[in-house]
Amino acid sequence: MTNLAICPGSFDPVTYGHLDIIQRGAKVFDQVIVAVFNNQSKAPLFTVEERVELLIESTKKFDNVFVDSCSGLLMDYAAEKNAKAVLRGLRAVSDFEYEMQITAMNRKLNEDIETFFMMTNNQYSFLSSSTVKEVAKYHASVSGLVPPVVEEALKLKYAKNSL
Ligand code: COD
Repeated sequence: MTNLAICPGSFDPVTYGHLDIIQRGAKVFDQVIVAVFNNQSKAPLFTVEERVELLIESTKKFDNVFVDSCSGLLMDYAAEKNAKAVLRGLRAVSDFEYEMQITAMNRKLNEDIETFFMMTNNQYSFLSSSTVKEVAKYHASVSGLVPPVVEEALKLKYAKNSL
């Protein structure tokens, strides 16, 4: 049986923090599907299609990582893919309460699918898509925080969108 994990998120856009979790997860699980959801509580900058494209480009060197998009419930998606694991990253204590809530809800929805957490690499512990967008919006450099393809996409987005 393939040991498959779903790594869900908004990825708006993907950062090196996300990629660190994806890369380390890909060493533990046979396959990782990075699943792009529209998180209803966040207004996205990039469309789901754009986020998927950026993730495909950023993960192409990992041959057991696949990228998909989905709507609806994460647990329904994981069951449909026959995955037994969900992989999430944890940064500071501030992530913990949110993760506890969604993990408890997900377990109620399907107790056969376990959520695994990986602590972020120290160098990415304060990195988030939101802070990257904030900095990029004012045309400051986000080099070293996101892959070059994402840097370019942010430049284009904020060149088109007026502040
Ligand atoms: N270092 C390490 N990990 C990081 C970093 C970093 N610097 N930045 C983010 N991460 C981790 C996050 O902790 C998360 O595990 C993952 O990367 C993705 O992060 P985000 O911010 O892109 O994703 P979220 O938190 O917006 O994703 C929320 C979901 C889309 C998973 C959630 O809304 C969801 O499950 N939606 C589907 C509907 C559903 O099933 N709801 C029921 C549960 S209530």
